[in-house]
Amino acid sequence: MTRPRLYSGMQPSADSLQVGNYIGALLQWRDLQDAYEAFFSVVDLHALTQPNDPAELREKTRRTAAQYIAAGIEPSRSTLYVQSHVRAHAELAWILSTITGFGEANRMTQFKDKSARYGTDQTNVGLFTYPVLMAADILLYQTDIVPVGDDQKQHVELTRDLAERFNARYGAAFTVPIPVIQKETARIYDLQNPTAKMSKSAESDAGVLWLLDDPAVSAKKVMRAVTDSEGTVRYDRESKPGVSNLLTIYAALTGRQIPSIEDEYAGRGYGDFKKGLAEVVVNEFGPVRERALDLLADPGELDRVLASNADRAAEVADATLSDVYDRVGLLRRS
Ligand code: AQP
Repeated sequence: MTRPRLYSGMQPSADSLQVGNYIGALLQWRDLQDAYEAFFSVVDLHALTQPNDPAELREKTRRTAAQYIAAGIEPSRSTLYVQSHVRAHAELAWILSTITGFGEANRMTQFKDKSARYGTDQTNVGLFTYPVLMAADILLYQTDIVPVGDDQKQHVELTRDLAERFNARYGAAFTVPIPVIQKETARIYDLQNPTAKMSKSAESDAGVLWLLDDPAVSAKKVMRAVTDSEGTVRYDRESKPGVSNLLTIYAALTGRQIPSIEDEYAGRGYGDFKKGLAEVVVNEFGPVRERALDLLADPGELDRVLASNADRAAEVADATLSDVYDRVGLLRRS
């Protein structure tokens, strides 16, 4: 039976993933990998849009892949590979850039946000064409669904527009993908600044729970998380963003409903609640961290797994690219 296809990826932009990546992406990927034929990529070409030390980028790429596997993405069930190992990504991005309007690309709000944040000196053309590369990532695999955060929705809309435009102009080369937007309850905020999303590139480390941190350090961060003066463990995103965020993390990691956690801690202070959450965090990430570190202790084996998965990905991607080359009229090499 053929399963619908799914594509998703993360940037190797830090030594460790953070809890938001785990809850917002990895947990969902893990649950989807049976129902879908899934392609999960470590998008290292995308990471080049920011300054990188070459040796560090290589290391972050391995580490990101190891954390995918440690979190339950199985390279025998899903295709888990490094984007730059499949050359078709960069090649299709070029073709797609030739059917992307400049004004269309210029409307992408993430580019506007990031270029404003980085300043003119750090803003490169790669950052501007980032959504076109993302469209290539998705379209190469004839993807049916793309699970993404709300912030990526506009990029998937562009992907759909490009697929439809190409298909109308050259014939049906691409499946038009559907974005599956993560629930708001899957969005995790910074522990020290609970109105800002938890992010790998956060300015301060204190509000970020890293998957590969020593569990004792993560427990301390939970104990120091910003709350409020009310003293009641109650979900209210507007007036209690700190406690609500902790409840979201608690619920996501235990599979429990928020009201049942509120009931458990009714009449007890934030100290107890935080202790409970710290335990949950340590129990969840302790084993993930150990598995990831085990995988990283044998980089040769990890690289072999990534290479064989890249071969599998390239088979699909090369077939799409070859069809696209024919359709646009590139003369084939004899
Ligand atoms: N705080 C979050 N809550 C829920 N989901 C999150 N994701 C990221 N942060 C949260 C999801 O994780 C995946 C990571 O995608 P990415 O690495 O391409 O970049 P990102 O979304 O920009 O993630 P970061 O951690 O904030 O990285 P940097 O700092 O490098 O930009 C996506 O599925 C995202 O929705």
